[in-house]
Order: sequence, then C-alpha cells, then structure tokens
Amino acid sequence: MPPLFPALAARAERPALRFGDRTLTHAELADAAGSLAVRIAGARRIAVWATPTLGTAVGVVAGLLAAVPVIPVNPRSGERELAHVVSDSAPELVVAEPGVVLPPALAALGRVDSTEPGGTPQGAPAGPFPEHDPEAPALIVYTSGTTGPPKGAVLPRRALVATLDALEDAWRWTADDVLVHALPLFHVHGLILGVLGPLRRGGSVRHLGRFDLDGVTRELSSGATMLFGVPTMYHRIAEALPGDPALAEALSGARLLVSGSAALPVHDHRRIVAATGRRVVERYGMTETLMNTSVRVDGEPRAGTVGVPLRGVELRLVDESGGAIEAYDGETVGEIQVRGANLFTEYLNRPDATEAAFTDGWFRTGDMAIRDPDGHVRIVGRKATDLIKSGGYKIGAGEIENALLEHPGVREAAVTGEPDADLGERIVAWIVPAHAEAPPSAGELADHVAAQLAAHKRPRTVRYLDALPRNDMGKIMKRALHD
Ligand code: MCA
Ligand code: AMP
Repeated sequence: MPPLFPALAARAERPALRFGDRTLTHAELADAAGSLAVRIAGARRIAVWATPTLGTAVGVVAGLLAAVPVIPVNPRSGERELAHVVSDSAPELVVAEPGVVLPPALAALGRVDSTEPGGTPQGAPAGPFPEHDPEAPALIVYTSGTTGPPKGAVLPRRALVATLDALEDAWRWTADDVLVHALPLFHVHGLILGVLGPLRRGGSVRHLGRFDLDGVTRELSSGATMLFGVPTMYHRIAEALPGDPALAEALSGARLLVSGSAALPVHDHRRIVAATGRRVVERYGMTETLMNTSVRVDGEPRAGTVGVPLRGVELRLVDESGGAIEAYDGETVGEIQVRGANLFTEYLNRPDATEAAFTDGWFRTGDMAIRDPDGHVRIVGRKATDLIKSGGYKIGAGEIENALLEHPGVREAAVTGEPDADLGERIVAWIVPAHAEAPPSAGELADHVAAQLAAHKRPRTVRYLDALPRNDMGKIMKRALHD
C-alpha cells in the first residue's frame, strides 16, 4: 500500500502540526514518529493517552508507521470506563507525554514517552517498517451503545484512506489548507479528520488545546483556512458574532467551515451566514463508518442537510420491514444503512454486536432520514432513544444509569436526553433516592458519574421522584418521565 502520509515520507519541510507553541514540520514529524515507531515496533497494540497535545499526534502516527494498532484513550476517563477500555483492548504499552502522571489502571503497562525531534538525531531512520496490510487494524476507537460499556470499533487502514480521500474530493482539501480546531483527540472527528486528515493531504493543523473564540479568531486571521467543530462550538460562535467583529472577519476569510458529530440547527447556520457571508458545510459520520455524506463545496449550499453520499459510499434508506426505500421525495423516512471501504471491520471482542450491526453487508446506522429529490440526505432522528448526543459526544443512557445505581444514595435511576440550545441534548438523571429525607445532591451525582465514566457523561440536570413510571412488565417508561 502506498504511504499513508506522502508528505511525511517525502520529508517535506512545510509545517505539519502546531499545538500551542510546539510545532513540527512533516520532516520533523517523520523523525519524531519514526523514532517512536522503532520503540513500539512489534507490540500487539498500544494505548495513546490522548491529551490534546503534540505527543498524542506523534504517538498515533508512530503506531501507524509501525503498523501497531492504536487505542486513543480519553485522558479524562473515569475509573470504571478506563478499566474497561484497558481490559478489553489489552494494550502492551502506553504512549504519553513526558511527565504526565498516568492512573493506576495503566501502571502495569510499559510506558513510552512520546518524543520530539530534539530528542532524536536529525534524519533518524524512520524504518524500515512492516508492509502495511490495508485490512489490518490501524485504530481502535471506543464508542458508546445504548446499554453496557463502550465498544471498540476496529478501524483498518483502508477505512482511513477511503474516508480522508473522499473528503479531499468533497471539500477540495489540499496541501495548502491549514486546519484549526479544538476537538478531543480520542474520537474520529478530532483525531482522524482533524489530525490524520491534514497529514494525509500534506497540509497542516493547528490545535487550540481547548475551544475558545479568541483562538479561532487568531488562527483564522493568521493563515488558517479551515475550521472543524461540533455544533456546540458553532452555536457558541453564532451567539458571539453580533458582538465580536474580529471573529466575524476571521470567519469571513476562511475557505471552509465544517460542522459534524451532531445536527447543526438551521438557526445557527443562518446566523453565521448572515454575520460572515460564509456557510457552514455539514458532513455526517459515525465512529464505525467514518464519513458517509457531506455537503460538497462545489455544490449547492444546503443548510439542514448532511449532503450527499461521499465518493465510494453506498447509502440506502430502509423501512421497518427491511425493504429499501426508492423514493427521493423529501418525506419518506427510513433508517440509513451504508456500505463501502470507509467501514470498520468489527467491534473488538464482540462478534455478537458486530453481527447485529450488519444486515446483508449493510451497516445499520440507527439514524433515521429522508432524501430530497436532488439526493441530499436530511437526518430526522435516531432509532434508539437511549442514545444521547451531547456536545457532539455519543453517550449511552444505560452506562450512566448503571453508574448512578452504584451510588449509595440512589435506589432507582433513569437517564434521558433533553433538548439543550448549547449542547444539542443535555443529560437528565431521574432519581429515586435511597433515603427520601437525604437525597444525594445533583453535584455529588455529577461528580460520581464523571469519576466513574467521563466528565462529558455527567448529568447536567437531576430530577427527584418518589418512583419511576413503569409498565406492567416493570420496564421504565421513559416517555412518561417528560410528561
Ligand atoms: C465539569 N468538569 C468536570 C465536572 N464538571 N470534571 C469532573 N467532574 C465534574 N463534575 C470539567 C470538565 O472536565 C471540563 O474541564 C470543564 O469542566 C468543562 O467541561 P464540559 O462541561 O464538559 O464542557 P462543555 O462546555 O460541555 O464542552 C463543550 C465542548 C465539548 C467543548 C463542545 O462537548 C466537546 O469538546 N465536544 C466534542 C465532542 C466530539 O469531538 N465528538 C466527536 C465524536 P476543562 O475546563 O478543564 O476542559 S463523534 C465522531 O467522531 C463522529 C465520527 C462524527 O461524526 O464526528
Ligand atoms: P459517534 O458514534 O460518536 O461517532 O456518533 C455518530 C452519530 O453522530 C451518528 O450516528 C449521528 O447520529 C450523529 N451525527 C454525526 N454527524 C451528524 C450530522 N452532521 N448531523 C446529525 N447527526 C450527526
């Protein structure tokens, strides 16, 4: 297979990565990742402690060079979630920034500090590394389901190439593009699109470390051409624009603004266009499928749609009886199913879940959509009410319920998502306290979930009840909660 990162192989002297004041050219990245690759070569799998830093990018690229599968780990994982990811994926080594203190769950693994070129002789040999098998696992990315702990989606090299090259086509993405973003590096959006994307094109990325409007303004005013974000970020931009002319000017100069991971409300699309003259392009993807559709830069601006299938992606809508819907009528709703080289190969250690995810070779996304006469896809909802999208993160109600039930002050718990202007949906916990006279506070329950699972999975609202509404079978009736 030709190199995943041609500019790296060619040792280009152009900037590749910038995190804060630390930068690497493609040639320097070849050295840094190449020398790290030598140290991890032969490992069965590695975890990368995915702080939003240069070392994470170097660690992941090193894994790809050495053909060692990489598990990017949320550095804010709570205890239970981290223990699950580590025992399920069984990495041999963990790559982390020098000096970072790792939690006990990772202590038993060998640790390798991510390197910078300063620590390596210039021009250190970056190989030779094994021949790369396109079907071999490149990354294992954990993603939540409705119940149970997150599953590891095994992403082969072939899927990374397919998705990144299809986006090159849809977005006219080139080596001249300079991307800015502030997305976490343990999910597809921030890591595969946001770091590996620019590297594959031979362009560059500037990561802000954390999202803030000043950083977006600064970078788009000083050479950055593209912005990637989740709808929460664009919502915050839309809110700020009327009082922030510098932000408006910076955005007006951008070549491409891309939103994904959840639906961007049309109201926010409109406010951004009105203040900047630039439209936001939406694309639709999933951890298991990488990118499926996008509005094309050379196509019609179509706010409220996720565009058309990307090159190489087959997409169909299927009705409840499993029949393909032929209509492009802007009204017949069906489940989106996809097929193509962009798909994952399996859920790690979960043949049952893998089998259930496919039907006749088509992957069931669980997203419900309609198709306009011109082929544009509009997502109208999702099949599972127990999946919540908050801030662009996919969160399963079941895992939060399980964590809440372990709190001694909780007798019964149900979790739902409620519309939220900023987060899209916010997590609401419905609690029957163990002792009505002394219920655990909302803050205590949020801290408990953050410590067990992850900060973004914490309930933002807690409502207390005497009993949960249940049907004759004893099943919690979640719809009745909101009534
Ligand atoms: C607050 N914090 C806490 C607690 N409360 N920590 C521990 N315990 C608590 N009880 C901390 C947080 O850790 C954080 O620290 C700070 O408070 C604020 O966190 P939070 O409230 O979560 O921030 P937010 O304002 O809600 O964040 C909004 C966000 C974020 C920045 C938009 O949601 C985000 O980064 N979303 C991106 C999600 C994403 O990339 N999804 C892609 C997956 P501190 O202040 O230090 O940070 S989807 C995907 O990949 C598919 C393929 C696709 O289509 O893209
Ligand atoms: P994840 O599993 O975290 O990768 O999230 C994938 C899910 O995010 C999809 O199944 C969709 O429900 C949702 N999603 C991603 N992009 C979009 C978008 N542009 N509009 C609406 N939903 C989206």
